[in-house]
Amino acid sequence: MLESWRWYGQFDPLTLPQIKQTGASGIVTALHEIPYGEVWSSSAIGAHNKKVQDAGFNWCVVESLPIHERIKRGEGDLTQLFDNYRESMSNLAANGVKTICYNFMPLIDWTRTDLEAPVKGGGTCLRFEATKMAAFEIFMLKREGSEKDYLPEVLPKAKAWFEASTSQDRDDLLNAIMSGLPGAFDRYDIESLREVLKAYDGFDKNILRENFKRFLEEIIPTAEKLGMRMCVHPDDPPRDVFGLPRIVSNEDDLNWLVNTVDSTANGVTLCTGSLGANPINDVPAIAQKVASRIHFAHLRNIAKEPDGSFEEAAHLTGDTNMPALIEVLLNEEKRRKAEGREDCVIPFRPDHGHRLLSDLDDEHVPGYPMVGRLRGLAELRGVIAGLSYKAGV
Ligand code: DNO
Repeated sequence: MLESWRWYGQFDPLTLPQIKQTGASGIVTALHEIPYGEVWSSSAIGAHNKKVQDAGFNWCVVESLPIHERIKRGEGDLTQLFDNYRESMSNLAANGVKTICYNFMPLIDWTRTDLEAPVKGGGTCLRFEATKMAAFEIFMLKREGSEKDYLPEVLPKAKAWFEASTSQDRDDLLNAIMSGLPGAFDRYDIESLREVLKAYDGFDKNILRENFKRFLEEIIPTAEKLGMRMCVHPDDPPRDVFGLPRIVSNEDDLNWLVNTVDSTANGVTLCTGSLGANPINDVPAIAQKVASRIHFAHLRNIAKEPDGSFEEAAHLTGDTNMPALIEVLLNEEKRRKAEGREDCVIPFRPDHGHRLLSDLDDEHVPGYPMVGRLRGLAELRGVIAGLSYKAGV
């Protein structure tokens, strides 16, 4: 497996020489400064790639080449947007970058309610608390019908949280919920969120699937031609958020994906943390089912709670059996190697990490501290080395 590390380019307080000390050899990055829907020019890609290469790395995965919301909504004439997307793909391929991670979550990306939840033993982690999310939706956003999305026992707690909250608490909650949006674009306050949600009135899972199908049909043939691998990132969390449907949340969704356009180029980013937040998901079993389409892995762990809350555990603790999962990936690599496939090494990155030690004083992108991720990488590296040794690889 190829050890990689996410770097946010000019938005990342952590530098490439610092990342070098982790021992990872791949960089996962994107041109976060380019607005969604615009072409990534070959020269902009080349300049970014040069920085990565000059620091002694290989740009192994683009995360993400974002999809414009109009494509997700299926709104208006999309010809230009699809052309632009294909042009960016072709420019990336020309620069030797051939794996693209993207997501099909409407409007927002990963969602948490706490960026600084305390971890036993010290440090902090990212947390999704059903009570606070319900308080946000029902009492701050005042989204009609939102109480139906929560277990009945959560509702009085949400009310109590809201009534006791200070304006600082509410600001912090809004900030945490918005922190998953990468790059410099599209952060909302309550008013603008309410406004933008109107564009999704009447939107449902079937419509989103239709639009996703169209995207795949438009893009995968180009990926095939260019020898590229597209890998969709699962929904995080794997449940509807703000009443917006999510369609890459479980095994059925992934089956739908791989069967809708049956091509190796139509693949998956196996994000163990995203899938792992839904109690119905057995992540190693799902990985086994879609193994041949896994082109990238995000490895992290989740501890779930009965009311729908969860928090990010250390990489080897939590509810997902990480060694079992890694074994699936190693076996898949072996299978590809036997087939003589060029892409037999699966890149992975330690996804997120606890905020530990000097992370608590350092600036970093939420979820992406240096020490916490380094701990994760070291633990995962140990598991990979042990399993590879046992398997005689
Ligand atoms: C969170 C990330 C996601 C991911 C996008 C891919 O930490 O895994 O933001 O990059 O969903 O498009």
